[in-house]
Amino acid sequence: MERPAPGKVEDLATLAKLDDQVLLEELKIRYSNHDIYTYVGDILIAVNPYRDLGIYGNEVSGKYFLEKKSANPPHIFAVADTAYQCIVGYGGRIPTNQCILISGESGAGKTESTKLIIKQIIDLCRGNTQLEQQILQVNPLLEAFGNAQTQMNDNSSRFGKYLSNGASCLKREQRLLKSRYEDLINAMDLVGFTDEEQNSMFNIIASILHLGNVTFGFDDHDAAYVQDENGDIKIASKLLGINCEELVGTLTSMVTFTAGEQVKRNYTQQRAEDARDATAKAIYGRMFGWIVNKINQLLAPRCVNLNKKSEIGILDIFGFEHFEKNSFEQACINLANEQLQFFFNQHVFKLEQEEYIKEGIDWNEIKFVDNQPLLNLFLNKPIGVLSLLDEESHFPKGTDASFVDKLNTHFKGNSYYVKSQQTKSTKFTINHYAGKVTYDAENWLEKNRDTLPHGVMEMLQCSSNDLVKLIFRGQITRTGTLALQARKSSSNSLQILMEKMTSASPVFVRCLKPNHVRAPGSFNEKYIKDQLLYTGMLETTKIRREGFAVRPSFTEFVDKYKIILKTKLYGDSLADVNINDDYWLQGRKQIGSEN
Ligand code: AOV
Ligand code: MG
Repeated sequence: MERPAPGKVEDLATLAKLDDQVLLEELKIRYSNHDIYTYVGDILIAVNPYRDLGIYGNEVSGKYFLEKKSANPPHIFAVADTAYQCIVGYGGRIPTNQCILISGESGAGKTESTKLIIKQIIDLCRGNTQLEQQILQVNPLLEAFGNAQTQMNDNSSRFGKYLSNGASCLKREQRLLKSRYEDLINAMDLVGFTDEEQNSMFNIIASILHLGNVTFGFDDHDAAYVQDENGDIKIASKLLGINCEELVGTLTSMVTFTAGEQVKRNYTQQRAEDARDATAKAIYGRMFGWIVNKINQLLAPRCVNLNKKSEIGILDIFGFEHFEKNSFEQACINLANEQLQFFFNQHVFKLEQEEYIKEGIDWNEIKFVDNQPLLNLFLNKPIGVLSLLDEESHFPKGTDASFVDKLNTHFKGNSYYVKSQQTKSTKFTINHYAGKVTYDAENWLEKNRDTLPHGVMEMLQCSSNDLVKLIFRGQITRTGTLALQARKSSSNSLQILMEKMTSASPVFVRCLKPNHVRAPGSFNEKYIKDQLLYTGMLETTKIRREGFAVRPSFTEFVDKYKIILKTKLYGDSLADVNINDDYWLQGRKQIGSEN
């Protein structure tokens, strides 16, 4: 076979010569040709172009309709098409659940890929126009409430995090904002939010912004007071449908009953600021949770018309983050990414090689970097980072510094943990699969406790705003902040998700970020190489090349090769026969004996 010219190879698993450099070269040349997509066997690599390449229009989309993967150049639409063919059992296949797992650093293009996959799947199951439109509108809607601008991505998935950078939006052109606002209203209408609900949602958002503007002073006794009692706090309380004095009281003091007597204890300024932030986060987190539930309710009953048994799951999470200052949120986000990397390893290396051994195939083991020790470092009980944090958060005298002291003691000698060089520092460094990250444990105990200030629940449950009342019904003391969601997803719900993913056939999309400056046309070799290394792409390519990435069905196999048989095996209308595994085995035996 002739070797294709560099940059013309669409599946890197077919390359004869292979090392880091070759991988990098191929991707670089392809990128400069605007070929941002490349296969490694069944895995799709996508390098963020940071510009509109005009490759997602109807004409292109149409080419990826119920096609063989090899019929077209690599594309995100092909991933959607293949998944769709699998769930509907196209071409005589047995319908199977699919899960598409999209990974990559923050800003690598996961959410964009997700949206394109959804768009293509919807195009593929055309018919229910209203449902199509509704599903397409879900993303902008969730993004409007769930994303924020960060240093790594202007449109970063946060899901539930309080938008502390909202203000920078004000600088953007008003026209753009107006049209975005109209899009959002349109999306909310289409998905099915009533005008009343929409109004309440905006009131709540506004109340959070006003609450964020509330400032405190302190008197001679160090007791906090609200600086402008007729300003933002008044507007916030009005929007939330609660009494202003009550809100002021809740943010600046705590009332307890001791021996039947009411005792009022004033907060310090710091404590009042914490109470304000925790209240805002709780309102935001609960509203976001309500929006997600509502969307699920509005869309769920009509989604079942596809195929009751099989489904396509698409996972888009917050990508790996490393800023100058990294806190609890980054630790949680990065831990969730470690878990996904672990799942990838399990699937691509461990299970695959076990399969070969089971089938009795002569096989040289391919090594990969197993990140299990890192997961243990975080998740082990009782001596893991999270358990120690929990312990310290419940310990009355615990501080951020005493927590880090414990980490330093327990993880001395652990190669994934590096103690700070400075004494009495609240910093420590973790060797993640995607690189070293230095965390600062300042405020971790408070963030981990994340309890609502005394009295906030009761106050909001009595709101005259129905939506506020509704979202504060129920007995949850913890707020729905990003940290907790990420943390939860990195332990139990991610566990459930992984079980679900294992029972479906996973498809991996690996998004790569070509540069740190979000610029089109710039391919930073070192940066891409780092990402290829830490995601284990070289090993992946090896296993896809030496392994058995192509597993055609018996029909496909016979269709292709029956021509070399001396005698007819089944006649010509083989495609009409409903082929199953028994046929495969039977066929294999027959072909064997023919030989
Ligand atoms: P992320 O989801 O991976 O980051 P996004 O999907 O939000 O990253 O992509 C970041 C930005 O890159 C987008 O806003 C686009 O400007 C650009 N981009 C990504 N993919 C494409 C594409 N295929 N074509 C053109 N531009 C693209 V995070 O959510 O921060 O982890 O948490
Ligand atoms: Mg995203």
